[in-house]
Amino acid sequence: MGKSVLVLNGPNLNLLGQREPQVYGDLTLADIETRCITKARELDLELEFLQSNHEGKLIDAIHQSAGKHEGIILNAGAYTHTSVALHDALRGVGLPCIEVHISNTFARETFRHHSYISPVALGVICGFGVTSYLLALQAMTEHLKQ
Ligand code: CA2
Repeated sequence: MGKSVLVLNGPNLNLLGQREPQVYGDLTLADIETRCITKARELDLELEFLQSNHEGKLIDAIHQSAGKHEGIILNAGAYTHTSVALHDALRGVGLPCIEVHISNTFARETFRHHSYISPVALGVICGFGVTSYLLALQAMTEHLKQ
C-alpha cells in the first residue's frame, strides 16, 4: 500500500468554481479532489481530503495526522497570512508539509505576500491552479522516497 498524505484545504475553498473564476479558475474543490485522486493513483499515494472554514478544525486535523499520514499538502486559504496557530501546529507535528495556492499570491495584494506556513513548510507551490496540487503530490512522493 502507498504512503498516506492529507490534503487539507482552509476557509472559503469550498466556494471554488462558484465565484471569482478570473482569480481561482472554474474548477470546484470536488474537481480538484478528483484530479488529485487520478494523480495519486499514478504515484501510488493514498489521499485523505479535508476542508474546513474553522481554524481549530484545521489544527485538529494537523494533530490527528501524526501516526496516520506521512505528509500534508496544505492550502490554508486566508489563514496562511494570519495564523500563528497553524504554524505552531505544523511545527509541533513535524510532518513534511507542502504549502500550495491556486493563485500567485505574490502577484496580488501585499497582505497576501506573507505566509506563516512557509517557514515550516518543505516548499511552496503557488499560481498554477489545480496543477499546484498535482505538483505538490509529485514533490511529496519524491520527498517520501528519500
Ligand atoms: O490562491 C489560493 O489558493 C489562496 O490560498 C486562496 C484563498 C486566499 O485567501 C489566499 O490568499 C490564496 C481564498 C480561498 C478561496 O476564496 C474564494 C472566495 C470567493 C470565491 C471563490 C473562492
